[in-house]
Amino acid sequence: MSILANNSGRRGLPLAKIAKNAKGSGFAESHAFPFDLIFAPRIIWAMRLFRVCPFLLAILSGWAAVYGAEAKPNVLFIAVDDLNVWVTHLGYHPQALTPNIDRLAARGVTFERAYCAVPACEPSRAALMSGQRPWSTGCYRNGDEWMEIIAEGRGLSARFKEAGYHAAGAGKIYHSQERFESEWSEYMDTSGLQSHGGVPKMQGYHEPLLMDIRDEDISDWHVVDWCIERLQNPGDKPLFLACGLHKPHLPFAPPRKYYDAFPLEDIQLPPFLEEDLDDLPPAGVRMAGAQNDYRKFQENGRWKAAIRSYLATCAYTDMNIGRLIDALDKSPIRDNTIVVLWGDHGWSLGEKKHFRKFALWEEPTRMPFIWVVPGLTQPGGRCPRTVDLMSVYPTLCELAGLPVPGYAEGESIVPLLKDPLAKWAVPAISTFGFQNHSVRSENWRYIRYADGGEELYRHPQDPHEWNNLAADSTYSQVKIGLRAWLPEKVSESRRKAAPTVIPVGGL
Ligand SMILES: [Ca+2]
Ligand SMILES: [Ca+2]
Repeated sequence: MSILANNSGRRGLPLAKIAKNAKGSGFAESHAFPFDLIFAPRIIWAMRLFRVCPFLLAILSGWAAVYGAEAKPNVLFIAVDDLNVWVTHLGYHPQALTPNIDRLAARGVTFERAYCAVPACEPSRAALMSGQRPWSTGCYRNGDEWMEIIAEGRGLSARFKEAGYHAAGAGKIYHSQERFESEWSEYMDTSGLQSHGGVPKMQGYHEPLLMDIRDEDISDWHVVDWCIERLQNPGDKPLFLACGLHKPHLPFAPPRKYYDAFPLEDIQLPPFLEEDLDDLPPAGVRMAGAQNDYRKFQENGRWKAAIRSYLATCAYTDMNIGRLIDALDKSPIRDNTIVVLWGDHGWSLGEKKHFRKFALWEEPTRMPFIWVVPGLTQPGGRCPRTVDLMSVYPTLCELAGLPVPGYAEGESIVPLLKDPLAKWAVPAISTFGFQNHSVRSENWRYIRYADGGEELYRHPQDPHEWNNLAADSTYSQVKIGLRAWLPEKVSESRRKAAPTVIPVGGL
């Protein structure tokens, strides 16, 4: 593997240019980043040195002392569909009740500013699992058929399988459980199970919840059962166990008992500004799609009811994650297992008159991201640095002592797992649709749409991204610095008819 090859993580943007852009951006003067970007290239080089020298890292971190040369760490890889940051320990929504996700977070490092590569199921998962960004593969949206454009054998599980692991998967890891069979040792057969208990998609959301199902009517219950069995009997090989939970994805319809903790009359709406869309470029207004869910909720009066349903469905998911953690605690591999939990993207529930994912602001792109790495992470770690899900591939490879393939475009976050407050030079980048991107640093979010429309928000002063500063010349250098992280060369969208301007109603 070549260090230079990995410099193409931001395609066509060599480190020399990063340094040039960083120096010329005025960041150091404006303190826009919590680090001196002059050091950014050096940090990136150091990270890539670690990437090619896992043995060196092992010595520095004490890793070898924990695992020894022979014992590969096991991996419990938990993917959660449509789980936004409404988990209690992140404090975004005060009524979230997720004690099990919280106790997992308390054991290791939780990332307070973690973002998806793409705010949609299929491209988010394709990017994370292949290590390649949508602008490299052309998988930008649901329906882009990742299996036809990403080469078989590049999947993360294939790295572990070829290294001698038992690579076991269950539930929703890729979109709709799609997968290359050759990349797994075994995969759970979920035929006959219902991902959502047979509840119509709009029940609990735009429509009242009429059905009353049991925990075990949702396939997640059985996916967790299947994974529990692997934790109880992990076998002789090191284990890579991927557990993909379908909930809290629509329908927001768990068993009714989960609603009890969320009385409808007490439900709080998320932060909201009526005139918020007034300063958005046309592409941003179209992406908000206020004429869709928001308009319907104004008509049917179910905004609070939908929030209640989402909170209750997250509580159901939290219950399943708790079962998984309990099983790990009773497993013979409990002390030698890395746990990583990630949501595939965020979920808006009315902010900017937007609902669901499919947009580039804070709520649809941000999600829980939790790592517990025995011998490396410390309990109670909270990392404020901006990271994205492209980090998963190189980080897991590095932790397991596996070579990181040159096509993996993310940055390893091992330095942040070791020290959550370590200096960090890399923003999180999210992409939705062809040539629509968001760059999120600790102090800024910059959005650039395919038609040239821009948004710029200052964090933490404007946490809800209400005040678009893109047209303010005071911040022109900030925009230049953030724009430098975007790709110069991109793969065409899979769909020939893909719009470069977001249509009314969103993508
Ligand atoms: Ca999803
Ligand atoms: Ca606004």
